[in-house]
Order: sequence, then structure tokens, then C-alpha cells
Amino acid sequence: MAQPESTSTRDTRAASPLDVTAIRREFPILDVRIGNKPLIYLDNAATTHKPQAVIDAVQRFYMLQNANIHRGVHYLSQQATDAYEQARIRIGQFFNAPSSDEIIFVRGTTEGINLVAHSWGSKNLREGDEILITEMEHHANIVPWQLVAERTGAVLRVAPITDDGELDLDAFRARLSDKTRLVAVAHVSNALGTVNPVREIVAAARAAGALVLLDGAQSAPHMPVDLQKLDCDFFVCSGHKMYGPTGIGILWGRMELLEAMPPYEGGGDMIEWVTFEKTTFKAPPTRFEAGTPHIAGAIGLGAAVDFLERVGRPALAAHEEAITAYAVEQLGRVEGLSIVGRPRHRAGAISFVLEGVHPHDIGTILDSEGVAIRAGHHCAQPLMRRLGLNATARASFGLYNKREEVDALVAALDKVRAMFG
Ligand code: 7TS
Repeated sequence: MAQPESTSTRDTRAASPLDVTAIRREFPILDVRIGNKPLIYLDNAATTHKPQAVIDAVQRFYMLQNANIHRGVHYLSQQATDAYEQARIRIGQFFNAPSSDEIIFVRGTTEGINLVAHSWGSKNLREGDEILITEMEHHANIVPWQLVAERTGAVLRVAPITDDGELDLDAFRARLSDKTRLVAVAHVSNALGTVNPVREIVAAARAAGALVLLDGAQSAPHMPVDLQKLDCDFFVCSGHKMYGPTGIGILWGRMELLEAMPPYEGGGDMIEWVTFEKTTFKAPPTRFEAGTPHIAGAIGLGAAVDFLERVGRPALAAHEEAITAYAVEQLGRVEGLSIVGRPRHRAGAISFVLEGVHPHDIGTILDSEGVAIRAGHHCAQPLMRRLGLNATARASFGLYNKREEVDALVAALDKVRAMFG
């Protein structure tokens, strides 16, 4: 397909040192055809595809290393344990965690937040204490706090966003007080693509004496994440959104906080000593990994971070920034289309509505053109309410997307418009 000239100040080809054609060859699923059309996959905020290296790592585990971990003295058990623990070390390095013992394997972002809410929340929250979130949170960063607030008598407070879909920093600061125990914020909004100002958020929270949990589900796939620079207290993300397997993710927490936190679930592996009267628990991370974990998933996530290191996160971020800017510009030209949210700093996702067409109809018609996007409330119903919408259509980008795919999206949207004339 011919590439149209862009009027964008950022040219993807010039700005991107990524060899997207070569990268695409590493993703077998990108060859799948939807009917007789090539797959145009723009639903990366929901989940990303897996490169061959990740698929191979998972397959290699089941073919050559499969055994339960931490328990056996036999060869395979030691192989499996080594591979699992090596993955933890590599993931710790990838995020520049002070120690890989601070990396806890969980099912994903949702479980990571629930773990903190249950374990840290139940121990530290008292009646009248406050948890501060924002209007743009995913349900995974709302509901666990509501549940712990109900149990403890703590209060959930919400910082508003501006009409551009950015956090209103002054209002955020105004909601902080000596009652605020924890601030829980999306690093990047899944619905709007807004990149939140972490430095300012952390500084303000610290000044109020509150801890900060960052929901990194939508940042870890798109930008370098350096936990020591971010200076937050907890960070959670999902493997499946960063080119790794489903059912695995990480919770990172500062060791002094983790050490003081009670277990989240009880069972095998997390104990030191059990009697019917009393049980003592291992140190983190094992204390928080009861039962047989997703061993293959952790190893697959290790392969995913190796893949991202090889590609290079600054290059990936530059490529995605350019393609997203190009998409904002091209979508802006579609008659009757409004982009929802105009954040100054955006990563990965663009939400939009088309006059007179329900987002679900947009999604269905685009699907018949081979274009996969998402339509709905994006698990952010309070945000939709704030925006006065029931739903949006959302295109979200990954490192393998190219300009021609944005052009195909726009061409398919023109067909939608023609149908609804
Ligand atoms: N937080 C954010 C910011 C997210 O985008 C998501 C998933 C989650 C938490 C939950 O992640 P999980 O892996 O535990 O499910 N977001 C989306 C989405 O935007 N479309 O599908 C899932």
C-alpha cells in the first residue's frame, strides 16, 4: 500500500529507528487473515500479541523443564525453579527495582491491586483514613479500594480531570490531607491515553505523608519504567499487555512495606512453619505467592522483557508516539469524528466517537474490514459518566503497528460514515 505524505511534524519513518517490518515477522498472529482481509490489530490496550521468543519460552518450559518449583530436589524441579527465579531477576532489572525480591508474581494488574488493598489496606487503614484515586481510573483501581474502604471505614476520594482528559493537578493537591494514606493512580489511562504527571503526583503525595501506588498496566508496554526514578511505593502491571502471556503480572513494592504486610492468601510455599495453633510466614516475595504459581507464565514474561530490551524501549516509545500522533491527525480529518480527550502527553490509545453511530456499530463494521478496535466503556464507567458518554470507540497501538494500518482504519471509518450517511 502506498504511504500518503504526512503533514505531521513527526514523520514515523524518520523518527523511528525501529525496523517494524522485521519486528512484525516475529509475531506469527499478524499473518492471520480476517475473511479475505489482513488483520489490522488496534486493540493493544486490551492485550498485545506474543512474539515467537515468548511462545518458544513457554513451549520450551512445558517440553523440557516442566516440574513444580521450590519443592523438589530432582533435576527438573531445580531447572524449573531456576528458570522461574531467573525470570524474577530479569524483570526486576527491567524495571530497575532495587531488589528482585520486591517483585511478586501475580495474575495481573487486577490481582496486584487487590493484593495491596487486602494486605496493606487491612493492616494500615482505619476509620476516616482516605484513599485518593482519580476520575480516569480503570475499575481495577476503583473497586478493590471501595471494598477495603467498606471493611475498614476508610473513605475513597476522587480527584477530577479536566475537559481535555488530564488530571486536574490543583484539585488533586487540594484533596490531599494528613488523612490521605494512599494515592492510587493510573500511570497511563487505558481509555484516554493520558500519561499522568507521576513526578508531581509523587511529590504532592509524599508532602502529605501518603504512599503512592501506580497502575502501570498501560505504561509498562509503552515506555521505559524505572522504579527508582518514579519513586512510587507500589507498581503493578500485566504481562499480557506487554507482549507476555496472560495470567501473569507483577506487583512491585518497597521491601520495608512488603515486609510489614500480612499474607494475602495462605497455602503452600509461603509458610516457614505450620502447626494447627500457629503458622509463621516466609519473607517477601514468597510470602505473597501461595500455591503453585503460573510458572510458565513467569518464564514467558521473562522472555517478553528480554524481547522489549532487545527492541529498545526508547525506540519503541518514539515509534509509538509518532504513530499515535499520526493517528490523531488522520482521525481528526474524518468528518463527524471527535477524539475524546486531548492530553498533552499521550501513550498508546485514542478514544473517539462518530456522530450518529454507536461505538459498537463502529467496532462491528471495522471488524468486517479486518480492523480490530474496542468499543464500550473500557472498564471506566465513572470516566464515561464524567465525559457524558456511554461508550467510545478506541484504537490502541503497539510496537508492530504501522502507518498503513492507521490509513486502513481511516478508510474503514469512511465506509462506516457512508453506511450511516
Ligand atoms: N488498569 C488499567 C489501566 C488497565 O488498562 C487494565 C486493563 C487493568 C488495570 C486491568 O488489567 P488486567 O490485566 O488485570 O485485566 N485494561 C483493559 C482495556 O483497556 N481493555 O481491556 C482490558
